[in-house]
Amino acid sequence: MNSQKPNTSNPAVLRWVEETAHLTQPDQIYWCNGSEEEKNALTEEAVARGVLIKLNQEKLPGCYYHRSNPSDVARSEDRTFICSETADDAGPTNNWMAPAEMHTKLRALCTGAMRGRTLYVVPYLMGPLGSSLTKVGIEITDSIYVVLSMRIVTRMGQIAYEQLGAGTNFNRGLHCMLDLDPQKRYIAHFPWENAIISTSSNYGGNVLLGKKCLALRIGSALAQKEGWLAEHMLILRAESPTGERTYVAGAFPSACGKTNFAMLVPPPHFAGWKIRTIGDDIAWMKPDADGRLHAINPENGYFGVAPGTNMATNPNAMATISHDTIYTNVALTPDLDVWWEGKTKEPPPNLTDWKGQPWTPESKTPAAHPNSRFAAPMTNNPAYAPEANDPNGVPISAIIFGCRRTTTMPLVYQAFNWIHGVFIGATLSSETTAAATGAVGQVRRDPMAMLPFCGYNMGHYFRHWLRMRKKLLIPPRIFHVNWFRRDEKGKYLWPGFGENMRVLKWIVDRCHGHADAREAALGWVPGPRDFDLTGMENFDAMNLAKAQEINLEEWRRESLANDELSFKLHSELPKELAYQRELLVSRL
Ligand code: OXD
Ligand code: MN
Repeated sequence: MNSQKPNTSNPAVLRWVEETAHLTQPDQIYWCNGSEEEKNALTEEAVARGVLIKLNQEKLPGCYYHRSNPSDVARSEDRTFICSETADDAGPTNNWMAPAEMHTKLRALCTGAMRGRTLYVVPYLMGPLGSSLTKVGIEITDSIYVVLSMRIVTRMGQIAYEQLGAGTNFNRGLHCMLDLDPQKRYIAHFPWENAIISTSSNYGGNVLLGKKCLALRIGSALAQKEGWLAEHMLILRAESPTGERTYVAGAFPSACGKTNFAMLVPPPHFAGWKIRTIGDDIAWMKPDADGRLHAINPENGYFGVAPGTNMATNPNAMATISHDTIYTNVALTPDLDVWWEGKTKEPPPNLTDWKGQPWTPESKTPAAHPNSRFAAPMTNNPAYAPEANDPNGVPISAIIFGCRRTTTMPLVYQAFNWIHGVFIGATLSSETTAAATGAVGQVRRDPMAMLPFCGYNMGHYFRHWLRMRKKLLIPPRIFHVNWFRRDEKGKYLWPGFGENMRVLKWIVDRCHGHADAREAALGWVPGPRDFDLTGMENFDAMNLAKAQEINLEEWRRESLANDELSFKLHSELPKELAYQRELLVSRL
């Protein structure tokens, strides 16, 4: 076996790499340092091996393209396991397997799995250097695509050894690509060991182990033990024309517009308002000495959904992904530019689709996979907020729970208080999207947008949220939004995108006591004078009333649908949530 020299002297790291190499038997070991030279050399190698295609460098400087196996294009929730000591620790919303049983299974799959291949050691940080929230991870992988993507979406390289020092506290992540057979696919989490093993996939959400696996599943379990929150939330800064800054976190299920909201460009009527992005997918939040909840974004880049992104829906994302980006499963133009559904009104006449087949507008299948992605550094974003690098994080004034629902859910309402807000988050429901394998468009209960990501018993997670209130002098206000409601003819009741600034403005104003509200059955809602409609085309107070309608019949059905999850969790469901359910029903 060829082995490049290790670039750390940390004995725990050296031992773990040695043990893993002994198991997987690679031809060589490559110790990543995160440098520019390393990136260039690995990129060249990936292109030479056909893992990446070099895109048109005049149009897309520094951009590359990857096509994944058609059976491996989204997160595999049915193959994702929480291997805690007991099934009860994982809870009824997770797949569970006893740690010893999973280790035996995976040991067999990983034995000799890297023969003829290179084992890459990828040290990375989740969070800014020096933050008390930041965690060190080391991912061992045999995928050069993973190495190059981790370099974008995390703080990868020597910086991680700097934070780790001589410590032993790092997440051990092992990724073996195997042959991508879905039957051999496991995304296994061992919260008690701070370890992850992922096999037979090369799709980002399953294999960029810092993101969903460490920052959310293992992260949430650590957060419960250590007294903080690991959440599936964007973080943005809303800055008023007078310079008042308000930090807002928002939990939305996968592929429901977190990236768009985090990069929002206000419509002309809101001249002087600035929205800046701290994060687009994950927030780690901790009560600070000032009595407020402070948030960091553990990531360093965006792994976003390409379809639907265009100059109107998200110009900041378009600028972000115009250079130094890795695209996966989008379509290609003859001159090696990228395209996806919704990028332009008219599709180009000739494309190569995500499977590598010729495609024309007459083709019956989409040119880009609906879950095609980009991985781009967050500093590419014209709306990047430099506080994303602040080890102290930003103080959160508002938490938004958002969903994708065609019916029932109004545009916006505010919780009466923290406990009611936790109830609203705990009963979040949304239509499934292409971000996970399985049927799309089915309403499912997705508490706090964490159904696929909570690394322990969901009932305990709710209790953890409720207890957080006691650690906060100034708890964030909690809101619920739905940009996706439609009328009987299927037409959206709210234009969305930049116009979401109007909803955000009401939320920000509520946080500062600048906007009034009416008490409704669900919570506080804006009255007609509290919600700024100035400058909207074809949208008046009547349209707003329709988007805000609370249909009592639909809500009675909704409460029954929520009971399904409550029954599942019932032995661990905090009583506060049962009381909130009763209060809601009595208000309907
Ligand atoms: C993501 C997801 O990739 O939620 O962010 O699936
Ligand atoms: Mn996500």
